[in-house]
Amino acid sequence: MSKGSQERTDGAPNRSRRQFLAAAATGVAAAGLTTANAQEAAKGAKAAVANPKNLPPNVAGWSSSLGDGVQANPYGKPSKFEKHVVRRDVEWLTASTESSVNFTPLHELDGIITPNGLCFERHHGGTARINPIEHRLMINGLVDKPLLFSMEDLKRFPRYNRVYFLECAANSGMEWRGAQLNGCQYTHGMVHNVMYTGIRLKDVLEEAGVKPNAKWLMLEGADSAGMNRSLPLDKALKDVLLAFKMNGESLREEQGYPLRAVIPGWEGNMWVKWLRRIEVGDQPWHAREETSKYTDLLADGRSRRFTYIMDAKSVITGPAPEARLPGKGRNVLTGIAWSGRGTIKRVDVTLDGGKNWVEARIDGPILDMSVTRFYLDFDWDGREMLVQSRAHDSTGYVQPTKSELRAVRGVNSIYHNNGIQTWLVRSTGEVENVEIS
Ligand SMILES: Nc1nc2c(c(=O)[nH]1)N[C@H]1C(S)=C(S)[C@@H](COP(=O)(O)O)O[C@H]1N2
Ligand SMILES: [Mo]
Repeated sequence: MSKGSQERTDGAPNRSRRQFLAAAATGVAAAGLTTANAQEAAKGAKAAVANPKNLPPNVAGWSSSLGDGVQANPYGKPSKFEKHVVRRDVEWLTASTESSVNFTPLHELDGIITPNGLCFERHHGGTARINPIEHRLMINGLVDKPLLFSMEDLKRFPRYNRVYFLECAANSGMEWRGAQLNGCQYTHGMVHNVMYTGIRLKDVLEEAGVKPNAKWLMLEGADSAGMNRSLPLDKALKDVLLAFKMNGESLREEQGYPLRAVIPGWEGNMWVKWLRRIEVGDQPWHAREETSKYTDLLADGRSRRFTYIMDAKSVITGPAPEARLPGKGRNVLTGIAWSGRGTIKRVDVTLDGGKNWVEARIDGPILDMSVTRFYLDFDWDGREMLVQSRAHDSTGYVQPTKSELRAVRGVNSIYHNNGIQTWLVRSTGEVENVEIS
């Protein structure tokens, strides 16, 4: 879909981010923003009228003539009826598309794996298009022998397959001061969950021989931003991967082709894409992304720094503002939960704004530092509902309410907002982003 033809957030270009924050601060509880998705859903509702000629007892058009042959689609694509299922951005959020973000359409997905074409993108200098034959990874600094690897060299190390979530620390960042963006794609879509194939950073470092006084690494990207972050050596030796495949195929260019760092459970910013250099040192580098950015400004003016781990979080992806309830009777509520500290042990769901909680049914793999899928199969009498989900992880940590979080962190930060999300489900089945605590 071309940029020009894409429907934009309604009215958004006329309203600045500051105006939105002001609206939120004056106590407007429900988000005032209609999303492109909501508009398209309305259009879709019209287009979704079935042609009786294709319904039983008639023989449908697609059954009465031959289908396409093999190779009609050498690289498979989704059905044309799924073309609304795309990553979307919020135009007014950033000044340029090269230093920006788009969001995973969580409300359209199920299971735990994010399809490669739908993984949100976040980058600071645009997507680098790299010829893998010309890509090199350099290891230098406090090592016995500095090394330069080609992609071919790297693929000779033993390989590992691991499913991990990646969440940008700024996910839900616009919601710190109140409900703002009316769609779970926008409030929670800076997360994806992928099976990576890669090699252990530990094995690569062993090859170079790390000096005894080494404590930190600096990971650097080959994009125009040359984005870099300091990584404690302990973490690198524990579970960090250098990945070249996602969900079985080569990394997408947007996700760092041909090589990216995988830093399980830690904020997305650490997962350097287009990885070209690892310097070994004895202290952190204090790079831009760990000083002016990706630090959490507290109410008293101090900043929390090196807040690596993504705490347990969950969100209901249906019903959601882009996924209304179809009607009374049998319904399926679903969502995802994840924790950077371990596995998801339990997810609670409330339909009445936290008065009563029930345990959701988890289905699918429950993996360490991966997205976990939950369901609540319920009967709806058409009454208005305030739905929320609350994740518990294997360390005993329980996802906090937004007010609990604000009491500790204030509202200055845009990072690490893992508070409980509330959706208001109206008796019409329409859903809105609201806040009740
Ligand atoms: N080289 C490089 N790596 C990068 C970035 C970047 O701009 N350049 N952005 C970081 C940020 S802030 C995040 S949240 C993740 C996003 O990964 P994704 O694009 O696969 O979703 O990549 C990280 N790695
Ligand atoms: Mo990020």
